[in-house]
Amino acid sequence: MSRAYVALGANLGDPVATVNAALASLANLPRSSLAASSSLYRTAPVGLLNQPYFINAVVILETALSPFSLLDELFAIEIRFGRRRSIPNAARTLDLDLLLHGDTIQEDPRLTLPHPRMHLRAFVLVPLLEIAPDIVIPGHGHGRDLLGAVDIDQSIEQILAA
Ligand code: PH2
Ligand code: MG
Ligand code: MG
Repeated sequence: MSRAYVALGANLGDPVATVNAALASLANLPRSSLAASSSLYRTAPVGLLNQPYFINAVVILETALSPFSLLDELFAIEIRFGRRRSIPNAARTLDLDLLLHGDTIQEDPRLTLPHPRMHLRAFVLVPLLEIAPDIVIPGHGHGRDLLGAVDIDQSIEQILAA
């Protein structure tokens, strides 16, 4: 079994409902169990600025799936939620990004691990640190030390459970 970290993002349709439904789909993945899920966060778009705010979250999975098998499962969930791929960073109904898979380090056009931009993004680091305060990102060090270096204009607000 490996411990995998997955980031969720949505900014089209009803993104809170989408992320909550996606959490249920992740809990039902084969040969895997959902070990933890962060709060939901409302975050300003990073990259392409002229698009709606995102809802973001991060989960921990205990999984017997290989990195590529898990990636295929994540793509299948994205498609079920109506994802259409257009330009990079475009608005999306659901984005599921594999951040880390055990201690795997790999560079592949389909899947680079750790996720190559995770250490730069408050919308990943803040929910990740909520559920994994001692996380170490191979090649980048302790997650808690990385947050200080990300752009302070990445606005991010925790959505408190009702
Ligand atoms: N995802 C992106 C690009 N920009 N910004 C926010 N706030 N949240 C995201 O999930 C996000 C983004 C590419 O996947
Ligand atoms: Mg993404
Ligand atoms: Mg993605």
